[in-house]
Amino acid sequence: MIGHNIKSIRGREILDSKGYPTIEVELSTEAGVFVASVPSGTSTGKYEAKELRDGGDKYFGRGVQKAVQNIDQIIAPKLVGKNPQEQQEIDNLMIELDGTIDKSQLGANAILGVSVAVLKAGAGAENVPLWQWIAQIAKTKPVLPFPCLLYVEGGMHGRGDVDTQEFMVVIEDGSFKEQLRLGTETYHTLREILNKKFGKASTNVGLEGGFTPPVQETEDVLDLIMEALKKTGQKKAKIIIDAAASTFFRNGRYYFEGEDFNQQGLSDFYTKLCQKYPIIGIEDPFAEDDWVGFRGITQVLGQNINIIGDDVLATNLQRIEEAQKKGVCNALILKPNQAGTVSETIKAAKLALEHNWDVFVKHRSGETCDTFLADLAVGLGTGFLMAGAPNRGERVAKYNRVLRIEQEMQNI
Ligand code: 2PG
Ligand code: MG
Repeated sequence: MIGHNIKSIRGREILDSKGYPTIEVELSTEAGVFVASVPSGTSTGKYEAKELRDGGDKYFGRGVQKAVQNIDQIIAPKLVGKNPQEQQEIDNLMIELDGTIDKSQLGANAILGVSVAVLKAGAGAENVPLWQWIAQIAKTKPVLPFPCLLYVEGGMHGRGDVDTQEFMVVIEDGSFKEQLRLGTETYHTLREILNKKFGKASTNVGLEGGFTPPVQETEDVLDLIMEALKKTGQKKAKIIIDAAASTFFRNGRYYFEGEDFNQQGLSDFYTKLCQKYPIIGIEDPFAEDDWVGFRGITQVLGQNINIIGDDVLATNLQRIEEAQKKGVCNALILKPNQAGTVSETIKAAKLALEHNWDVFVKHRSGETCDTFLADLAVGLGTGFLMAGAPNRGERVAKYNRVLRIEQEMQNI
C-alpha cells in the first residue's frame, strides 16, 4: 500500500432529512475522495455522545459551524499524513483531542464524521467494499441483515396520536431482496387500508417514512398492521415496537394512552401485547434511568422477546457492560452517533454479540443519504437493520445499499 495516507480533511455544514444542519466530511488520499455525513436524533437520549450546535439565531441555534471549524482547524492538522487504516489509533487520537467523556468539546458530530470518512478511506486503500473492510478490522463475519421496516410512527416522530413511537415489521422469509419486497408490498397494502378507513391524509408519513394515522391506541395500530399482513398472506412476519418510553416518563410515572402507569402496570401492558400479537422485540419499554423497570421486564419477557436498549444503553460500552451484569436488556440498538467513533461502535456491537444479544443497527430520525449504516450492519454481521420505512430517499438509500451488497457478496 503506497501513498494512501490522508492528504486533506475538511468539514462542511449540510442539511439532514429534517432540514436542519448536520456535518459532512470530505477526506482525500491518493486512492480518492471519501465523503461521510452524520445523522441526528429527535428523541435523543441523555447518555449519548453530544453533538455540537452553534446556538445563536442561524438555523434556530442548530448550526454546526463550530463543529466544522473543529474539523478544519483542530482535527485535520493532526490527522493529515496518517494511515487511514489505523482506525483505532485515529479514533483514540480524536477522543484525546476532545478530552471530555461525552465528546462535547469538539462535538460527537465532528468526530463521528471524520471517523466514518477515515473508515471509508481505509476500505479504499484496501480496494475492498466498505462492509468487507469493516468485517476485517472488527474480525466479524459478514451477514446480510433482516430489514426491520417501519410502518407506523407516533410519539415525537408522528403527529402525536399514538404514544408508541415506532411499529416495525420483520419478515424472516427468503433472501434480503425477497424480505424487502414482501415487507414493502405489505407497507403499500397498509397504505390502502388506511386510505379506505381514514382518508388520504392518514397516509401522510412521519420523520422516518412511517404512516401517521389518526389512531390513538397501540393495539389499534397493531390490528391495522395485522390486517395488512393478512391481506398480503405473510405468515412469517414479526413485529418490533419502539416505545421510546423516556418520552412519556415524568416524575416516576408513565403517562401513556391516557393512563398513568407505574412500572408494574406498564410491564403488564407489554406482556398482554406480546400474548396477543407476534411481537419479537420491544425497544426502550422503560425510561433511560429506570433500570428497575428494565430488569423486571427482562425477567418476565426476556426468554422469548428481545428487550432492546436504545436510550438506556446509548451504544456506550460501560452501560452495556453494566446492563449485562444486572440483567437489564437482552438486545442492543447500535447507533454510531450515540458512541461518536467507529471504533467504539464496533466494540459495543462485539460486546453485545459475545453475550448472544441480538444487535439492531439503527438510523436516526434526522438522516442523510450516507449508506454507511448498511455496510456496518452487514460487516459486523449483526443480523438486523432498522433504517425506517421503504419510503423517503434517505431511508430507502440504506436498503438499496444492502441490495447492492447482496450482489457484491455473490461475486466475491
Ligand atoms: C429511536 C430513534 C430512531 P431519534 O428512538 O430509535 O428511530 O429516534 O433518532 O429521534 O432519537
Ligand atoms: Mg429508539
